[in-house]
Amino acid sequence: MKVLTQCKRSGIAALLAAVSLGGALTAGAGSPATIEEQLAVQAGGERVKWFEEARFGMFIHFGLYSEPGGEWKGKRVGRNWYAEWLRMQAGWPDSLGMPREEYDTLLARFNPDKFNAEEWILAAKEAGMKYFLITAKHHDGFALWPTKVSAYNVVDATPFKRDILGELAAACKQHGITLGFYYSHWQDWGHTGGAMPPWPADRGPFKGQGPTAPQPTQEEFDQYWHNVALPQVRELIRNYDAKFFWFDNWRDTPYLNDERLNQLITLVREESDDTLINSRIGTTWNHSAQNSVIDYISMGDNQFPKEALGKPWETSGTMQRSWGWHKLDYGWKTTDQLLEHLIHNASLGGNYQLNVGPKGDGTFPLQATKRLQEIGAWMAVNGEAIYGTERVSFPENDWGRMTGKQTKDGYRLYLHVFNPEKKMSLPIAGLRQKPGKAYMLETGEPLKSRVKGNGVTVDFSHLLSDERVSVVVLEFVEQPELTTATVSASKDQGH
Ligand code: JFZ
Repeated sequence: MKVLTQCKRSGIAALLAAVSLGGALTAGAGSPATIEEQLAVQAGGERVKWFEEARFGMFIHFGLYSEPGGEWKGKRVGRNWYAEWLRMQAGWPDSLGMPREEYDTLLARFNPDKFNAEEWILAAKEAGMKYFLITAKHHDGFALWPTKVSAYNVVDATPFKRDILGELAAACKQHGITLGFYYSHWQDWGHTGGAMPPWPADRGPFKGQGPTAPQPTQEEFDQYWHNVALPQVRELIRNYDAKFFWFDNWRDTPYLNDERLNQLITLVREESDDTLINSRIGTTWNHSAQNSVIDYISMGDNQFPKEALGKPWETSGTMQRSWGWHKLDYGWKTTDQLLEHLIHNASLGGNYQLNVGPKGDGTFPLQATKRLQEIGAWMAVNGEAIYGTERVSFPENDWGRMTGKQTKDGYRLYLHVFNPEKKMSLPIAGLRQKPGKAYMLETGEPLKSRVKGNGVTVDFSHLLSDERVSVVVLEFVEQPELTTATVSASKDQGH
């Protein structure tokens, strides 16, 4: 392993040297010709396996903004519902948020004395989540760990003085949860040279509205990049053994050019053989080049694709509208909606990263805890139909979604029935082979199935009516052959 790492380092260093000298790369036959190709060799593969099998993770937005919870001077924070944008959105569009000194009055108020790392990690685990992701540093620049880079962090600048990431890393290790970090590498409003909001926006609902945010020069950004961003990413890997990063960029910016993105990727690869990088690291590469150097794709916020993607992928989604705790945001999704998102993504081979915005005292909002517990109860019974499953190439069925899995006894198809009724039939478009066995996952209760029309139909007559999403298992000796014929669902009218 050590030797491999060494080779890898010198290989990338040599390539970078060649690139920076502007020299054409004279790669030998069969060796990658461009830096993108060189980096791509190391993307994906083995190290992303756990991620694909996990399917379900927790996202946490926690920081100085958690304390005021979306309200400033008695008013709801403007622009959109994102409470973590407090500094730039309070008073918007009349002002560009608030001055740094005003925001920093939150440092003295940040004292989440009920924070208990083990409680957070156990809440994730009991919800059926396999990994955990937290805002090590959001756009405001405030760090949840004692970074050596600047004093703008929880230990050096707040009365709390505890290493939040360190405590979480220990709890993750103890309870077998994989740890990763959100890191705002592009915007940083708390360090000189970091990028400011790309405002006024040139598209979207706020197009042209509000004040202009003053941006750093390239030289200033370079200082931030080399003195803050890169060293902090290194710290997160070395100190907390980050197993994946969720970098956050969503539009073209002159600050994240190829050279800088290559530096960041190279740093992560040099520091660790098994740390994943997401696609939001940058948007300047063309899509396929970018996909080749990263490990997994991040969808836009709360975006659920209709088709599978060509790489491991995830959707990060909120329970409220806001990511950070927002006490005026009552737009809570129901447990059923959250479960359906998880199942929808699993049916297309993707993950779901469900966000919680803890309150300023370090506890989860009751609404979040309730949803996590309800999802956990479902997962405890039906997790088999989620973890380690694969996408099933069926057309969508209008009764729900399907996942599949090769087990040691044969192949299992799982039918996730979204709105179960006491008596209904489930046509499975494109499946012509009758399963050896059909039964409810929860109870093992057998169900009848038959080949009908151009697909198999399962009679769903003894359903437990209190389940949110009922899972039916179909067992086959081998993975059944599927055609893409569409069959429209029919519900029996006899009840
Ligand atoms: C970003 C952050 O600005 C936000 O505060 C939160 O952390 C979220 C998870 O990520 O917001 C985004 C990022 C990407 C898009 C929209 C909002 N996008 O791709 O449309």
